[in-house]
Amino acid sequence: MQVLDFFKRLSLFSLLLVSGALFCTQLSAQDASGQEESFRSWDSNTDQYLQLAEYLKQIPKDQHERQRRSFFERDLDGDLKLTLEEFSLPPDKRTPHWKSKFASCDLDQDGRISREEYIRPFLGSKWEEGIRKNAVHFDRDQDGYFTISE
Ligand SMILES: [Ca+2]
Ligand SMILES: [Ca+2]
Ligand SMILES: [Ca+2]
Repeated sequence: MQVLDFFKRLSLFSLLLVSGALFCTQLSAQDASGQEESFRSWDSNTDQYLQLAEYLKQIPKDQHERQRRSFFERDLDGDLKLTLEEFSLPPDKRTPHWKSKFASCDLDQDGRISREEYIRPFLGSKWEEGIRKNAVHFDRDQDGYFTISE
């Protein structure tokens, strides 16, 4: 009797597990197709890439600066545009290429990062002071800008 009980519980347990797993896969499938849908509708020139301009078009102006960063965070290969795959990356898989990190800081896109641009994401945070020191240190020729070579 006890053994039977045990098996009953076991099968109930595995049923729960299976249905849980099913539920999860359904959720993530839904998620992925939702992301694919936004990707397709955002890709206005239908070249299968999201360019920064296409990405920002979807987002209110006052959030552009933050969203710019989230765009470049997903750009793994540094070509400054997103494939569907890059677009769908979960936050913990986002390891941007150094070129994208650079582009993400270069707000006016002049190919160099001024000290202000460099410090800007950290303004008001506890890192601000350290970053300011870094900025002076990294700017080898002390002209107030970083270039890619620095
Ligand atoms: Ca496009
Ligand atoms: Ca890319
Ligand atoms: Ca700049």
